[in-house]
Amino acid sequence: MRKRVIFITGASGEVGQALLRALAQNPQNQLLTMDLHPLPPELRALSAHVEGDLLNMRLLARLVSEYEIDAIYHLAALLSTRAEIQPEEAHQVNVEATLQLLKIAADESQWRKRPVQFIFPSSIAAYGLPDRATKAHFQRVREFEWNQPRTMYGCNKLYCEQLGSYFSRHYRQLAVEQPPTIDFRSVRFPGLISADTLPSGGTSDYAPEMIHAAAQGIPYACFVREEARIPFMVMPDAVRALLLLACAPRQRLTRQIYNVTSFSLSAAQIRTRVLAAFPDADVTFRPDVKREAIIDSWPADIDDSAARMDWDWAPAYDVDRAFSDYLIPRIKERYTRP
Ligand code: AKB
Repeated sequence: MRKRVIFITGASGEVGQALLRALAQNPQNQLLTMDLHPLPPELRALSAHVEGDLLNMRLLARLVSEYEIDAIYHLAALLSTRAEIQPEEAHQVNVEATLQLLKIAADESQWRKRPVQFIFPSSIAAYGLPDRATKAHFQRVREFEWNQPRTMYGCNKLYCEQLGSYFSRHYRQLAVEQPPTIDFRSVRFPGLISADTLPSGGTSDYAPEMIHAAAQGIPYACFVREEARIPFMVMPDAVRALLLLACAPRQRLTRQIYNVTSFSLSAAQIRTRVLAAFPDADVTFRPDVKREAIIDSWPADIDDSAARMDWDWAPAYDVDRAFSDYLIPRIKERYTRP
């Protein structure tokens, strides 16, 4: 008998760690996690963890022979800056591994005669505004607008959204027998900020880096100019969004890809909030024109009204609460803990 599990890829990453903690709170959830890296020691008791590469087909086949997969949270990815440095590797991890997992989900769905749920975090990187004037004009972008990404990561995310929809609707559409279907659902996240972990390889990283550096008394040179603006969300809301979407009744969903967001801030506004909490912080601006151009191609804000309507999405942390109740106290505590 195979053991029934929820499978989380990229579990040692920022979203992965937070999601693992949240899913483990329900003792009925049996969790299987996978990452290239080990889990941090405090999370190791929460799941059966496999350290390995998602591109290793033999390893995936072994997992499928041991575990019956109820749902997949596919979080593993190379983020936008790293993907520009290693575009081919990004394509392998972000696209080819996703394709393999979609196929596993489809095979499992066929075998079980009911759809395996596939939850896929996408990103504002799926958007691409051509220039600053257009960005200033189209302030809150809807899911179907400006889907012309300028990064490898954005292209990968946009394509995998499409692949997921294809697998849930048309995969093996010419086959004689009933085609397997999966239950594919995706959120487009804004920049995410966690109090507990630091991102690596992203382009929205300047926001969390600025706050964490200030809390440690380390000078920080922000790599985008003061006016650069994108939407953000704190990690507890990101996890809530994934779990709310996973729980939503399927008949209420009018689409498969949903924007979710909380607040939109310029880099200067983040600095102001950081200085209010850490008056001695040394935050300067030294734009890197190439990374800044990526930020300029992402919308200043996104319209998440479809998620609000269909599955009652609303962030628990607006900008004030995000800083006063979550980021500042938790990050202060993190760096003063013995
Ligand atoms: C990145 O900066 O690449 C990510 C994202 C916005 O998806 N944080």
